[in-house]
Amino acid sequence: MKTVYTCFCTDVIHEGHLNIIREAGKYGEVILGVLSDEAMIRFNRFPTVCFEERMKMAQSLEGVKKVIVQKDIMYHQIIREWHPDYVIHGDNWSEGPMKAIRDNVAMLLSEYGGEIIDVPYTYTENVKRIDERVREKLAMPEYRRRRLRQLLQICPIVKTLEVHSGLTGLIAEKTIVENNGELDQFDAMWISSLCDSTIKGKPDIELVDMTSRFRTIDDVMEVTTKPVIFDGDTGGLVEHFVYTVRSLERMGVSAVIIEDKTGLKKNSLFGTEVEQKQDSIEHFCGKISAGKKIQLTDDFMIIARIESLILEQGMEDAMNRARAYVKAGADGIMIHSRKKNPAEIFEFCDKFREEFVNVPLVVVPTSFNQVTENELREHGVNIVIYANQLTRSAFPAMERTAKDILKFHRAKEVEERLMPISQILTLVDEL
Ligand code: SPV
Ligand code: MG
Repeated sequence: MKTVYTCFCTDVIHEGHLNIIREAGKYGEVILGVLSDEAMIRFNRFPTVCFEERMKMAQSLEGVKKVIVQKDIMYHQIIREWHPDYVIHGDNWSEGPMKAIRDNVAMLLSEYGGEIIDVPYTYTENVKRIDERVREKLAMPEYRRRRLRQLLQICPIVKTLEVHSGLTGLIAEKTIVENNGELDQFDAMWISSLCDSTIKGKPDIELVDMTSRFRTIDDVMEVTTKPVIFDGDTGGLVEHFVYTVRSLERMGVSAVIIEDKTGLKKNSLFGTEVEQKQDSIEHFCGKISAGKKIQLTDDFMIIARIESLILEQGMEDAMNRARAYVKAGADGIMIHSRKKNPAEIFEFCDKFREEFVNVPLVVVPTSFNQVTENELREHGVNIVIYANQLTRSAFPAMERTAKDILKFHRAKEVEERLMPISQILTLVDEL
């Protein structure tokens, strides 16, 4: 008896999946793989049904001989272990980033004469509706809010991209790359105070008020499903911060990061070149615990950001603050540095991890941008935030276009580096 392998990466079994099982059954005994959560989130959306449930769903299907776990997006381990005669899949993997998966399977099967069967992908109204429902569910506050905690459980490092609008939100939501046979995408979004202010032509001094910052969150959330980490600056007055926490929580934001500065806040990357004052440990702890006390769900996280290295107060001060903030209830620590060399960040991370095995650690590698996600992971970092790169890449491109139009007194010369009109018209889907 020949064997046919297919892998499901789905929350809901619909007619398209049943069709694949039916087709597979014509060629031999069907082995069904269920993709692990870890693999699923690298190229698909976050699962709305837990892995155990997805296994049960697969096991209940008629026409399936055996259900196994597929741990990686690529099929090496599965094909080497099970040697299926056929691998069957919807033909939607013939193009786009998923083509890398098909190529991988073709290469593995060619080693022993196995074959791929491509089945026309089922695009019925019902399948589309199910897809939309799952996306809607992922975008709802109660599901989105808890997703950062879920990601911390399953991701080696949560990759977070700065967004400040619907459009940048869509970039964080939809960008998937294939690189060296691996697929990858961002896990979460950062609403930066620097970029949210800059995009409005305002300085990053807590001038853009919360109502406006919330408006940005709403713009992003309306068109995305990924979790949001909000840059809460200093958190403001304790009496105001508690309201901010409630609002963010209600909107479905997963975490707020507040920094231990007081008075007129300036961007940390100025360091000691401008006057900046660090808050007292006692006062900042009071702010953290007031926030923790007021929140309604267990999902929301308040992450305390330590500015001791930015303000050249030393490692010991940074560690003392970390101990105090965790004790006050902080759900995570962000350590920041403006040094080009990551040595002090690594030193802090190592020291912190010695004392706190499980408290999430956040790093923003803007100045020390040579560090890789793997290196950060090795030093115990759980969340990496690319805090301003989208904004910084957009500005020079726009400025160059403006200058060239002025120079040439027409737009022809800039056209070739622009997105075609046909593409911008269809970039954003209509409902
Ligand atoms: C931001 O993105 O606004 C931040 C990070 O707070 S930094 O600009 O490095 O201070
Ligand atoms: Mg900021």
